[in-house]
Amino acid sequence: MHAQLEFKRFIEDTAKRNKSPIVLALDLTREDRDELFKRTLKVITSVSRSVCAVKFNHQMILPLGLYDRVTTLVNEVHERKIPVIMDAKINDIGHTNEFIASQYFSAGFDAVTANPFAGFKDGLEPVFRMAKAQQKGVLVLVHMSHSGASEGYGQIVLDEKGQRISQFEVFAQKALRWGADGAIVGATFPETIARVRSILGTDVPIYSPGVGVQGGSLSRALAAGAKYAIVGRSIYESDDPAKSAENLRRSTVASD
Ligand code: 3DU
Repeated sequence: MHAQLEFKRFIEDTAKRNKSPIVLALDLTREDRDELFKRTLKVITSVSRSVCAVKFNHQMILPLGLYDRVTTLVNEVHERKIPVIMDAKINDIGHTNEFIASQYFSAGFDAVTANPFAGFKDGLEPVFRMAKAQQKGVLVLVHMSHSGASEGYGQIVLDEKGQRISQFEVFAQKALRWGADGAIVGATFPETIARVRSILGTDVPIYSPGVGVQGGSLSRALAAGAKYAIVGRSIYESDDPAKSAENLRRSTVASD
């Protein structure tokens, strides 16, 4: 299967094959766990041809269990030759970060997200080391999408030379230095995407959540420099998820 393929190549190949920059975020809410599993599987099955990756977060791990039904869902996505990202936002000391990442990788996830506020030494460094050794990916939060995100990611700090700089600019520089496989910047902050893109160049792709329900525009995010857009509710909460995903995908290609 895809096991030997490095994450960054895996998602690039899938994006080319499906002609889609859309990463499907699965954060469904159902009180009944059987119903949650069935509905999530149905969304995966119906939209898989319109997306380049699928993303889970704790919302799904908590009710369905990592080595239980989440692994079944991960395998379903992999059968369609699509990579799976765990939006773990890893943010602790190195010892626990390493074990957390190892569990997600063992369960089949191809990449994890991490919070650069944790820092590198004794923080995210073990996660990067393990990911590189296993051909997995690490995506770093550079600026989140919700309005309160600017309180932390947008605050002004002093860089190593004592110059005033935005926190997200520092994180973009770190994403580059640490060899991140992606940088996450909210679609609700298109000017920030453009600034981050100017720091990162083309080596570290930008993933942009916040399209649709959160108010961000897919076309503006891509025009500003995002390579991938993370979309959840606008797809899985619509009356026809397959159609919504396909319409979003089509809107991103000049001719199809
Ligand atoms: O708003 P939506 O339903 O399209 O979901 C967005 C997804 O992206 C959701 O899974 C959330 O956890 C994730 N995300 C953000 O919304 C903002 C970030 O900065 C990072 C991840």
